[in-house]
Amino acid sequence: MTATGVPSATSTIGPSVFEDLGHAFGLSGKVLRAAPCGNGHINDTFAVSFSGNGASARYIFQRINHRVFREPECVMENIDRVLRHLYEKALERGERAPLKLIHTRNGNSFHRDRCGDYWRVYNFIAGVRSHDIVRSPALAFEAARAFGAFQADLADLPPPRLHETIPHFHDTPRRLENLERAVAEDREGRAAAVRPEIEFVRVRADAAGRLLALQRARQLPERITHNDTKLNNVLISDADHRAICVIDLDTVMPGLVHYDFGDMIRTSVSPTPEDEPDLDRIEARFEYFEALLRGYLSSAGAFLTPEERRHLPFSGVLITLEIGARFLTDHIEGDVYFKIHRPGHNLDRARAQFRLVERLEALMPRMTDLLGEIEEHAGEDAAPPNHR
Ligand code: ADP
Ligand code: GN1
Ligand code: MG
Repeated sequence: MTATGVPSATSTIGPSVFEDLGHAFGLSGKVLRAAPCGNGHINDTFAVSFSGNGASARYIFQRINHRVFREPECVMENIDRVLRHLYEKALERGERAPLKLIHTRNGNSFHRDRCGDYWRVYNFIAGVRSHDIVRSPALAFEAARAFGAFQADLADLPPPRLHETIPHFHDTPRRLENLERAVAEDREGRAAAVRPEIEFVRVRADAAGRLLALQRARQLPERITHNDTKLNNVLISDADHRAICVIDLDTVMPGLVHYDFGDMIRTSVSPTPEDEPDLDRIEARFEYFEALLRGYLSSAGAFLTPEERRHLPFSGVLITLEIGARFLTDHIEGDVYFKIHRPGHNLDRARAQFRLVERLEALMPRMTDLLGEIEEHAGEDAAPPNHR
């Protein structure tokens, strides 16, 4: 179900639609199979196989949600620049960048169809999967290492500054204002039933502005960040469980490193899915935080300032609170932003985030102590042997 006004990823898209789209991207042949792919809340993703000249080739087709990304041209300009830069970086290391955009016959990075929808195509990376639940610290280490390497590679992207594809995306105080506006308007009459959740956010309003205040005071630098580092946005090799590449690049733009590290914490430390309805199952597992921290520092540690490192443990609380507030806002507004799959889905998601915030708050002293220990031993190998 989607409430965004953009058609959802359904089986109603027949092979001939992908054949027409494929033609625009210079892909000839018949479509053998086209299947919806992944659990994203915003765009529609399909794995599409084409046959031709006795061989078959697979691609990822994505329809960009242009209600959410108001300027898809800017999104694609960013992604094109970022992938070209990552390609150069890989080449310098004697490696091959795994992810490539397929351009249209006209050389564009996207195609606009007759309905006005925007499509892009990537090469299909085989032998990998994305994990919605992180089942081992080694996997958390590896994914965090990949996201850190992604930030490190983009640190020297030449100007101009990337477009802000969604302005104020991680402005948590503004997200809280949006929640207050939704509560005041209460168009669906849902606010009264979620008073405890609204209060949960209100009492944490001071924490919401902490990092932005430090950025304004020039104590935290702007970086190029991914901004949607759900652990399922890194592809992991089936063969050796190494991270192969970071995907879902629509929100790559200027930001604080904490937005990325915080979302890694949010999506890895609990053994439960993001929408877990049984709140008693939600945990903040310290060993997963440790693996994330060590993995992230192994690739990003060299460019982070001491002040940036100092706030890494808090980033999980911040981003989990922020996303929880966004889910709650969407529930109150009538599920107009995130795709939902059942009534009350956004409320379940919000409640799960808030329980995780509590668990992370309780873990703050241990997380901070660990960071202190690692800082003391800086310069020694960042990864314990069992994480290699
Ligand atoms: P969404 O915005 O819907 O989350 P993603 O870009 O994360 O979109 O892609 C959704 C899913 O599609 C991923 O979780 C992954 O399983 C699969 N996927 C995306 N890109 C590729 C690719 N280039 N090769 C193989 N699988 C991919
Ligand atoms: C959305 O598209 P997807 O599912 O990777 C959202 C993120 C949220 C996430 C919560 C553009 O990401 O900000 O953290 O859902 N993306 C956008 O699961 O709003
Ligand atoms: Mg994704």
